[in-house]
Amino acid sequence: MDLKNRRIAAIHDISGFGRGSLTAAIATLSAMGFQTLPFPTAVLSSHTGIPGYTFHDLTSDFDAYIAHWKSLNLKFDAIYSGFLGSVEQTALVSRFIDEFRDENTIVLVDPVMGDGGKRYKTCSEELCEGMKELVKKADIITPNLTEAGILVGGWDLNRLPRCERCVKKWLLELAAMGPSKILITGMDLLWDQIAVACYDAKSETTDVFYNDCVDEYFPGTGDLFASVFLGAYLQSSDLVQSAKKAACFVKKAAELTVKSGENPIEGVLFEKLLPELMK
Ligand code: PXL
Repeated sequence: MDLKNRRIAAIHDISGFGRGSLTAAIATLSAMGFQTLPFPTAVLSSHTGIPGYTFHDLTSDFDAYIAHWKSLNLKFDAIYSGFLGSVEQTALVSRFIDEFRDENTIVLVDPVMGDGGKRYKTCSEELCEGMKELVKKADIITPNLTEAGILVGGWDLNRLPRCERCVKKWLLELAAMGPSKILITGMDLLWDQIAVACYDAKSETTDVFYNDCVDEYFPGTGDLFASVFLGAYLQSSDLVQSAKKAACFVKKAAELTVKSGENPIEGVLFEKLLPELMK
């Protein structure tokens, strides 16, 4: 067993009901052997898809949180950001990256803004603009199709492209913004399949792979995908294999959820599959 402690700073919200964000990141990345340090951006009683959720924005805590971690001289193998509570947080996460990144740190920005052609309720246009700035600092980004459309800009989100050729063009446009590795997730290019597109700017290679799709909408699967991907990538440095491992894990959890008869609003039932991540 490799006893080296590898740390990940996980900058996401924590939502009480409905799996996703920090609850998914801490569970999966811990199972994969990484010490996962939560840096909460907001506390919600549930994800924003459930009416009546409470929302406590933690922007005013950021400076002191960063200063304390700095005083502890913490080093990270990865900095991983997701859902942000306000536009100000995009600049603060950018500062976090400047303060803590060293030559070995991998910066993954999951630009959480929306899904299914819609922005999330807490995601303003200003927050999208801030996210466009933040992705410039990332080594890897993992937008879904809607978020990729927002980042590229100029698209009606209800009429996003549904062909591999367009998506490949987007991968190049996103790489031109700064990140050297791009994964576009959750692409419904074929009616019964869900695709992930991977681009590595260093080798200029593009891969698109397909999985059978589970005919149900589950919140939080993007967070689960990005978390498992990051763990696998830190273990192997293999972009495409890590994306395949993450997509396969999410698919299995979605199938299990359907089989269990649980309400999809709670996200996918991944806890029982965590032992697979420990192998
Ligand atoms: O899965 C993305 C996400 C993260 N955090 C919160 C959300 C969502 C999507 O709905 O509401 C609070």
